[in-house]
Amino acid sequence: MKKSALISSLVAAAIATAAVASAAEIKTVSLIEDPVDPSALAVCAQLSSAPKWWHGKVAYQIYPRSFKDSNGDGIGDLRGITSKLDHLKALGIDIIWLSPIYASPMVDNGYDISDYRAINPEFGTMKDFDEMLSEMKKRGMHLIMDLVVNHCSSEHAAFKKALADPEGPEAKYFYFRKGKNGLPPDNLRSYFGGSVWEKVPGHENYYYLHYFAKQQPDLNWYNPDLRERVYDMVNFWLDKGVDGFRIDAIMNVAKDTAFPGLPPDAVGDGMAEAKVMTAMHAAEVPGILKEFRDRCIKPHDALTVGEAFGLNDEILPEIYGSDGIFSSVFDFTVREIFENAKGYYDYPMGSVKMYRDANFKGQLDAQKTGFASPITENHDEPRAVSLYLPPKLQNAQGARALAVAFMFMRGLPFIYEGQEIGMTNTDFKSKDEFRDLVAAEEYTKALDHGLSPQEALKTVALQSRDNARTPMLWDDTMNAGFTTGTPWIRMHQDFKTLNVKAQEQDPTSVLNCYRDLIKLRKDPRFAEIMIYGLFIPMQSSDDEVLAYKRKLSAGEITVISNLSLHDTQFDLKGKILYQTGKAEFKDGKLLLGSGSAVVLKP
Ligand code: TEU
Ligand code: CA
Repeated sequence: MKKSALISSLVAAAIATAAVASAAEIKTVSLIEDPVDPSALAVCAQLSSAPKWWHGKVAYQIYPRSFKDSNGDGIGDLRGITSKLDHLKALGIDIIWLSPIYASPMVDNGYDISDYRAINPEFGTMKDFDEMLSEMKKRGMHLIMDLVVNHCSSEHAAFKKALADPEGPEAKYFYFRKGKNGLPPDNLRSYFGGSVWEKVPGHENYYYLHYFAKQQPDLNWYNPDLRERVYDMVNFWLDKGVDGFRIDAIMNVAKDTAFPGLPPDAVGDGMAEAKVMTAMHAAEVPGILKEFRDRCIKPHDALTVGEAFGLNDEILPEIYGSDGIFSSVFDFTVREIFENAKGYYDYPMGSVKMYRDANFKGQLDAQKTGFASPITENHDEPRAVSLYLPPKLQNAQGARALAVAFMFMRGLPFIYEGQEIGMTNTDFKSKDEFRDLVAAEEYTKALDHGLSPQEALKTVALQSRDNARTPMLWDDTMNAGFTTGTPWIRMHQDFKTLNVKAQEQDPTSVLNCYRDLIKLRKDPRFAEIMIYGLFIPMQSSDDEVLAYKRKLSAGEITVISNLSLHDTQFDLKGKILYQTGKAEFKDGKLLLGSGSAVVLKP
């Protein structure tokens, strides 16, 4: 063989090997549609025959402390929110859920309320509130408030009176009990650690009950006077024009008021989790809340979204079926995997498969019941991009592919502040940078478990609720345009590049992806399918491919998100309605790159 011929054959071989290599990188993935459960068909038909104003809408959660500061004190406030409503309007948001803004000592950032009819001065005044509400209405948006009535604050006037006289009338709004042989009435462990019972100062044989922090005494829903006060307060806000409520920790209102306690669990402190007791009494909650629904919610045609953990299949219809106690509940299927652990140090690693399988299960349960609310983030969780995606996709590309997977699920989707720009976890550098009371508790737990200070910091940084609570990133100026003062919690490390302003100018940004997806979700050609269509999982031969159909007699759409690190191909046909990343039909096959996603129609 001549030298030149040899070289050219070597070159040809090299090219051939390269071609084989790149072809080998494309993984063929099969997708098989699940069969349809007939009971889901009945629920879909029932819902579409009784449309509600929140069907077909998209919701957004604001964490007021961290959204936008208008007066330079470093704390987000109501006027700040009002100044940013156009951002939400442009995103396509119809319903805003506002985390608590009521008067509060802020032990748990407002989930400890001392006056339910007053605005916390750090957020502004009632005038600011009325102005914000009217600006929302002007834009055709609805407001739902946070209703925190499993507990209030230990600074609430009624609780202060109760503390002073544990036998008096105010004490009956709460749970005051005598101890047993120098021990608390039972052995339940609070959600935030330690006993659910706290000694009453000056009346040492008495304790009061708190399922959360000791500054959050539980309210006694079995007392009719308490219920009347709650209804009055709820109607006060509804009469003002508020459109409904997200209802905090509500399953905890049902209790065995004999406080028998539970057999100790594996933690080894002789206690058992309060939430186990709550789950045991879940079936009683609809009975307790029926009057509230009939006297406050129904007459106002208001929307309620229950924060309901620990539900079993049998009670789902009573919780949010057609005559259920709530309009909707958040789908916490994936969250519950984490919280079934001893503490942050024991939490499993998040993964695409975990996210996918849990959401499929949640969606399937929901469509046999009613209209649930899918979420991927909220103020109690780390950022989804950091939690579920492989490290190489913890960026804008991964955020977009996750957005596609999320935005077409069935129900009322809630987007959490910052999710729409693909915020990731914040790079907390020391334990002093955390602000959440839970972070301190979990740090200690991790140390007690034998972790080194560095390891403890790492687990808390990965799981902390503070990841969701660092300020919204508006632009690349000082403190990302959140405040001209000193922010109450540290800023996210990437705000110079990761911010609303930069993303507005980039048509392929995460923000524009969310805008496009919401537009598509509301497109009149598909709206019917998006609202009432069945959710049909597609079983994938790859654990990091998330695919499903939404189907109705009127038509269907297919959603495929490749959250794996390899390129994929699928043996299927269709037309691309939306794509992010690399997606094309070639030789009758769909090619979908790593971190890419599509929405197809037949
Ligand atoms: O959370 C209720 C709840 O069950 C918590 O255990 C939640 O799982 C916790 O945040 C995990 O660390 C609600 C609110 O969403 C939360 O912000 C409040 O702290 C809590 O109620 C008490 O009001
Ligand atoms: Ca402020």
